[in-house]
Amino acid sequence: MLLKSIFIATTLMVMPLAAAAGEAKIKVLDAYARASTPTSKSGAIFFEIKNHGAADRLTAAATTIANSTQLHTHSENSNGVMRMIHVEEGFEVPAGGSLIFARGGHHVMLLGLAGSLVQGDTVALTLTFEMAGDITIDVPVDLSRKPKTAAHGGHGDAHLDGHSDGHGHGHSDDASHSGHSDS
Ligand SMILES: [Cu+2]
Repeated sequence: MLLKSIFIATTLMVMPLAAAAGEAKIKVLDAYARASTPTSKSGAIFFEIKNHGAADRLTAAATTIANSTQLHTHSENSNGVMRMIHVEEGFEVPAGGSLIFARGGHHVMLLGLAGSLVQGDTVALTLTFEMAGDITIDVPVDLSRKPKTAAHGGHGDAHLDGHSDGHGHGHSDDASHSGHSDS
């Protein structure tokens, strides 16, 4: 229920606002990468995109540490079960607005990790924007990072961790994702 509210709020946020003149000025803030367990073959990266320029669109994400790096979101089906969705068209980043990638919501999915995500290491993440082009940032691995609790008071922590662990197992050797390996 709460997660659904977050999803709807996020969906509303990605609707373009009035386009501002000038070139896109994209900043990626507060990024971190994590996996559910030290042996996970999948992981995820979270961050906040601030757009001080005109409306833009995040169209792709890339790393060198995973077989496949995808833009994902979560959506709740009619039975109230949260599922991950590969969003191939990417995400709108509204002019003068922000787009939040957080646990239980949008995330950069790392499928088929070459090795473990080690606390203190960094992951080079390249985000491709329609207007701003490629932006590469160093993302610290933070396995102990807790989800932000502003919207759901901390009750979602165990649930979200359990969920991401579950999808990790489901995804890591999922043949349906192998077609994206080279993209
Ligand atoms: Cu995912």
